[in-house]
Amino acid sequence: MKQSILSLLACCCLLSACSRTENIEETASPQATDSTPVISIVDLPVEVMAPLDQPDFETNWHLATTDSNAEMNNTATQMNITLHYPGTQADSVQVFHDGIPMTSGAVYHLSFEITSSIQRPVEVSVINLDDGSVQLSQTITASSQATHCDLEITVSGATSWNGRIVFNLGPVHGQRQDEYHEITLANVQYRLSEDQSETPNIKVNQVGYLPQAQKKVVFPYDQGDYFQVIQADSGEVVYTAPIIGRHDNESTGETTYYGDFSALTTPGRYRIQAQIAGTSYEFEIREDLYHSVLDSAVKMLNLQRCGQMLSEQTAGALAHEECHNSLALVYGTEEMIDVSGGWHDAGDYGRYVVTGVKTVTDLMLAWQLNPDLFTDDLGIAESGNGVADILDEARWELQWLLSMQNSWGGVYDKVVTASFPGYISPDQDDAPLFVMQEMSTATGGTAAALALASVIYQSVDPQFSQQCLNAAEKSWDYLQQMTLTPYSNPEGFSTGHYTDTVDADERYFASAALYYATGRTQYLDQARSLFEADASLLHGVEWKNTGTYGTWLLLKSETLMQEDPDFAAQLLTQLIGEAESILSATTSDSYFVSLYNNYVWGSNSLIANNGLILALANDLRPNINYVNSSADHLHYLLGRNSLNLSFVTATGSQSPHNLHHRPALAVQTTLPGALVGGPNASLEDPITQSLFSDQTPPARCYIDNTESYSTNEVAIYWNSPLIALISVVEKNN
Ligand code: G3I
Ligand code: 9MR
Ligand code: ZN
Repeated sequence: MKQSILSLLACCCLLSACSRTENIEETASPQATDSTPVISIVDLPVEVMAPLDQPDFETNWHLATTDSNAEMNNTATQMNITLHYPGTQADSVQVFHDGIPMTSGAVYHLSFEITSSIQRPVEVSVINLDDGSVQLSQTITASSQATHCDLEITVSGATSWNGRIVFNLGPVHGQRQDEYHEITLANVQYRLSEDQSETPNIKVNQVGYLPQAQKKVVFPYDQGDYFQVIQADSGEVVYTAPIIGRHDNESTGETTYYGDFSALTTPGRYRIQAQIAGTSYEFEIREDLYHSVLDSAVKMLNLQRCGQMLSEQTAGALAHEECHNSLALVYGTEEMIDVSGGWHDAGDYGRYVVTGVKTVTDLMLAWQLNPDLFTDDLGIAESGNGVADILDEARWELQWLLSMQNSWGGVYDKVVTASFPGYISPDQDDAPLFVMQEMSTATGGTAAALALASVIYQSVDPQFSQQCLNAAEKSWDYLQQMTLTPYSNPEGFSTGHYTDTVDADERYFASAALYYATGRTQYLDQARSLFEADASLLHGVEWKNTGTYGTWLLLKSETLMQEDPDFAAQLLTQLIGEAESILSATTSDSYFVSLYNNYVWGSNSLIANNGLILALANDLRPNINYVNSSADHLHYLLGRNSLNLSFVTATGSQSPHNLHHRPALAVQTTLPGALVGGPNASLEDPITQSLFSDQTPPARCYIDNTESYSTNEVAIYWNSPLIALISVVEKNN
């Protein structure tokens, strides 16, 4: 018997980190004032405790005696238990506290200081009163010197609100303590382990929600029966609702729950708190909430400008002299041409036509769908010229696209250096520039973007509009004689390539945009015949798949309904079908986004793209489900995701800092307003390869690391659907 007690005691000290408090004055009661109860459940964030009936520590600790004789006299600072006769069992004398939260799987610490006038064992237990399960049972030794104990509890089984902390002061392990003695307990604390309470685990859009919008919060594990919205400053509870919707989420490997607080429409700064595990990051509810993210996302493109000096006033640390403005060799010829201008594609300095096409298209759609949103004061060179800065910015790239068109209408694929430079500023990169072969995809895409531009810039600059239309028609005409040879880098080239094996969608997009711009039947006929040939190729708003842009522009063409109502009906069915399949994918995801397990390079942009498609569908056939789901895609990008991260730099409480972005790397800063690529389960860089495996849930394969170019790079065509998405979310809510 003795031996087993001894080994238990040794074990207790090993496991529970009990230590003598040498200088009790420093840690225990005497220093506390009466107004600060030390015998309390403290250190739990106040907000965690709020939903529980806040215990009054002088009355919530109870003494229970059975065949024993003991009394308890508590002060505000400690519990004093006098034992006259301890009874026959460990639980003959019990000091306990009920109503202790126990989240399934969570780790808590129970710590306290104990003194006994005689040396004796004391049993400490934590019990789930709902099912009687014992979550902790440990024997410690109390003596006349204060002993500090810190016991760890990992909650097994179901979550409970009904936990009990109990000190058994009867004869532990049959050891009688008949002698009169006194026990004191001070500094009793029960709290979530640091790891779990430090970072908020409750997922919200870290920027917030528009007043009239649907508002959901995601809980990554069972955090109780209900949640509350509290005012960020005062902690005042303003809204309470149930936590619902248990869901086993494949893409993140979590079992999640969610709550809906759409009914809260009062502007303000808030947090969500759950009954158990803490609070969310702060977020806001108000009108015009996303304007500053929008501005910084447009400004990001400005900071990607190539061939132009960026002043310190505009670009701060990212200021640079003119870059990449030498003549470029048309590969395979001896011709040198001027293709300066445009935007650097991403974290590299390549300039690629197909991604430029997507980007300007998104900007023009964003403006067209909600023109009032866009201002002329972003602090770019053209600010204050009377034209919305988003159109000035798009024009910068459109002008470059015009320069990538050759004299017969073909459009080159890209302008690049042969290999990626080191982490140097753009103006330090003086390797020779090469313009690579003309492509049908680049030619079709450029014709489309320029045709759309001829409409958008009509009122801004009729001459430029006409120039765009002429160039678009020229490319279109030449496109009719082009065939597709998918791009691949020639020997000696290792810079980026956007290889596309289908050009039907770029042709379709071009014919649609030209019909939209001119109303000419010939373009409608071409679009229709591409649609009839294989409509399944005509989807998407990606650099590679541009079909949905085409379908939308056809449906927005004034003359379509008169000219071909049957085709109009087919087109609408196509677009609605795409929206419905996006919508249905969201039902299997805890974060209400639509990628299933398909988290590839640039997954964040696919999420933005899908949000945009839903909004385009809503524009033609209004549907509140499209509106809500479209916004859900934005909420994911701004923090309501498994990683609890706003994927847009310098936005929200937690966002990436260590971008794979050469201008930022060169001066060791972060580019603001940029959407990073996001989780990529294909593990296509050395960092993700070393950190993750095929066992990692796809939506968690992300790391904020400069070397993780497959998850933490930024790109113009990832920011542009974000811009368009914000535009439609602001419009529709
Ligand atoms: O689509 C397939 C999918 O069917 C398959 O299941 C999955 C499995 O790996 O792969 C998917 O393909 C991925 C593709 O992106 C999706 O678009 C490829 O793995 C992936 O390698 C490919 O990555 C591209 C990357 O360049 C590498 O070539 C990105 O899309 C593209 O955005 C990125 O673009 C780079 C430029 O080359 C250079 N400039 C920066 C830019 C951004 O990182
Ligand atoms: O830095 C490059 C990044 O911009 C591209 O998106 C990516 C894929 O093309 O490639 C990056 O360059 C890496 C290269 O592919 C492999 N060696 C390391 C380079 C990053 O420093
Ligand atoms: Zn440049």
